[in-house]
Amino acid sequence: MAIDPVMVGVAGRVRIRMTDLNGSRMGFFVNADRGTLAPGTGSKRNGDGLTHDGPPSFGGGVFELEIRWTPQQGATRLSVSTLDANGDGRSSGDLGRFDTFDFVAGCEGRAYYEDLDRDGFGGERTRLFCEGDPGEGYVAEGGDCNDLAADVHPGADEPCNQRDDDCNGVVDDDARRRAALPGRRSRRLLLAARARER
Ligand SMILES: [Ca+2]
Ligand SMILES: [Ca+2]
Ligand SMILES: [Ca+2]
Ligand SMILES: [Ca+2]
Repeated sequence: MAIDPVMVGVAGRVRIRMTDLNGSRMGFFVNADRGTLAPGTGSKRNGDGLTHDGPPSFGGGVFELEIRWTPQQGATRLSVSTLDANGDGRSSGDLGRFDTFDFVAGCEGRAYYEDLDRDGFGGERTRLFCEGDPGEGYVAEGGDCNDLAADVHPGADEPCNQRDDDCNGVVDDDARRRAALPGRRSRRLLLAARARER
């Protein structure tokens, strides 16, 4: 994807280039969660997004789409759905794809982690927001090795449950250490008892 400098309130061009296409026909739908999109060559408005204006043909496995986008202050996600079709009038052999592109306008961008279980630590997925202003459900800290369990995150308690609760890559590490302590203590007591016997 190529894009003009992103400036709040100023219309710029966004060029989306799709490669490795196998079909002979291309369908697409583009929308943005904020700002204004305007159709370029070969596209038209459809609801809150843009779609192809007639079935566009292309060659060499590459298709280029140019649209115009007027950003608003803050973070925007541009979503692009495409259908790589072989044009036989049936859906078999057609390939659908979906991709997103994130931008910020009028601020410094920073990647924040998606935090599905809301334990304050994000998983693998990130999204670009303005520095200091992450969207709902996004946090600055990553490292959550299970983003569907709120009691599993870096720094969490590590009970002996055959699970890596504190996300340090070791299962039950702390629990194992704690389990080992009474053993050492009882051996010391045993030695002391033997010493008394003598
Ligand atoms: Ca989390
Ligand atoms: Ca978690
Ligand atoms: Ca652990
Ligand atoms: Ca554990």
